[in-house]
Formats: sequence, C-alpha cells, structure tokens
Amino acid sequence: MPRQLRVAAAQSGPVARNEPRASVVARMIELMREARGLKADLVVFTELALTTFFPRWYIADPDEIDSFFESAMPDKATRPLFDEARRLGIGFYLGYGERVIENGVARRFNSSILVDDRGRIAGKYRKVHLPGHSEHEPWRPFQHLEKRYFETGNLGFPVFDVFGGRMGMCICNDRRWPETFRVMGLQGVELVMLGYNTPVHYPPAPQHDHLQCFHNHLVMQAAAYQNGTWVVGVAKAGREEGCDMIGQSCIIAPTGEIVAQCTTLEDELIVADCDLDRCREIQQNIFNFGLHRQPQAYQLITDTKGNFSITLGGCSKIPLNPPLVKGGRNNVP
Ligand code: CDV
Repeated sequence: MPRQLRVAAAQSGPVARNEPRASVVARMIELMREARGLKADLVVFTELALTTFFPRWYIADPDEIDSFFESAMPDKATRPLFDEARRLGIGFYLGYGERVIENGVARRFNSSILVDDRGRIAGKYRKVHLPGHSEHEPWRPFQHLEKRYFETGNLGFPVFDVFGGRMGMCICNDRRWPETFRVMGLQGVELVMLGYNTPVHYPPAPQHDHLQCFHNHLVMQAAAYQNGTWVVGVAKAGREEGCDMIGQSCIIAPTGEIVAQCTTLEDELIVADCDLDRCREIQQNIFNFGLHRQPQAYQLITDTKGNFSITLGGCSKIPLNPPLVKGGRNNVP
C-alpha cells in the first residue's frame, strides 16, 4: 500500500517587530485552512514563526528578550493553532523560541515541534548549529546574535514515527551541514522538515550575496538525494524590518528534484504528494548505507571539530592526496 502524504509548505512573509502574536497566528491559521482545503495531511511553518527574526538586534533588556520566547507550548497565543489543527485533522511543524526553567535557571533554545493531526505534540527538536556571534558587532548592518540568545540544542537529531512514516526536523543553518541529515538518514528518515530565516546579505562574505538562493537549494537537494529522503524547506521571506530575506520555500523528492516551490516573498502555500516509499529507490540502491558506507574511514568526522590541517599548523598527518611519483600513475614529468 503506498504511503502517500500530502504535505504543505506555508511560507511566511515578513513579521514586524510590533506585530502581535494573535495576528501572526491568525495568518498561520489562514494558511492551515488553505492547506486542509487542498487535502494536506501536514503543514510546515518556518523557523521562529511567531515573531520577527529578533537575533538581528542587540537587545540588552532581558524582559524584552523574553518577549520573543514561549514559556509553554501551547500557550495562550498558540492554543488557537492547536485547536484549529485538531478541528481540521491536520498536523504541523512549528519553529519558535523556547524558554524553559530547569533547576531554577532559564534556558533558551531555537526549537521546533511536530504536532499530529489530533493536536498532540509528537516530537521536539532544538537547533544544533547556531550561526552568527555572541557579542554586539556594530560594524554589521544588522546583527546575527543566535549564539547570544540561544543555547546549542541538546536533543540530537531524533526521528519520530508519525503520519505513517519516519519524520525528522532541523532548523535553518542546520540544513547547510551534511551531518544533520546523515544522522537522521542513518535512522531511516523519510521526511525532514525545516524552517529558515536567511538574509540575502551575509556581512562576513558579501561576495556570496548573489548565491544565497543557490546555496539554499544546493544543500537541501543534496541532503535529500544523499539520504533518500523528502525535504520540506520553508522560509520567512521578504523585507522584514529593513532586512531582505530569501524565499524559495520548496518540497524536494528523495531524488533531489524540487517538486513544488514558492514564487513570492509573502505568505504563500504550496503542496506536494510525498510518496514515502520512494525513499527506498535511493536508500536501497545508490545510497544503500548497509552495503556501501565505510564508517572506519570517517573517524575524523566525529573526532575533530575544525579543519584538521589548519589545527595542525598546515600539515596534515593524513596524506590527503596520493604521493606524486615521477613517471608513475600521477604522470609527473
Ligand atoms: N537563521 C539562520 O540560521 N540563518 C543562517 C544565516 C545567518 C546564514 C542560515 O544558515 O541561513
């Protein structure tokens, strides 16, 4: 029996700093209703979907920082989203700022949850790869203070058996790291959901600004193919508080092909039928991990954080290239 899931990607247009949660949630409910009208089983929202992307500002006042976080999920603001999802019988992925008190200490994470079609939280993820910086850097036209406002996620990359398949989550910068998807791929993931807030301008390397959309699709398409999984990437797009953010939210098949893509920088919904059994086409053939992976040769990946040759002062102990032999295979004259 085919395991066909109709998935919607609900791209978000800009959210102003002073836009109330109730207004954002109302916009999300509208997209959710549209998704259900198109018979979607699951709708994917973006990263930090309930607020503007606040890490672009250095904020000194702790109460103001806390105003961008949820201390319970659902809370008063998000309850209508859960209620509507249950009423419609649709699941959803939601990115949000999570504040928890542990042993009397407040902890903050950039988190996402997966909610089933009965309004129950079926999975949680906390962003592992936090980009940017932790101190105010006034030379930048805008800040990217995720390392200041969030702790590194401490849940790993779990997968969840729900919606008749194996589901995974990650958030924005995570999508650029092959390890993110490989860890879920090794658990047989079949659909990975992620939200992103990606400015067009990247202050440390502005010469790459024109490549932002290319890199966005490059990493997600590669990850889908290399792990034989569906990937749903959903943007917060458009000019938000003077900062231009890329769109191009998309749904990608396990072959790496984009099967649906947003064309605006506003609130926009796209849907695709995701046959989860198509993952087997890749997972049992070209990327049959059991047959072809050679983990004994990958030890550096988990043993080493940074670039090996730089760490050792430019000289790697591992011959990265075969030695050049005069007159030999390398054709040295
Ligand atoms: N929200 C993000 O994680 N944004 C980063 C930007 C800063 C590069 C991204 O990887 O898209």
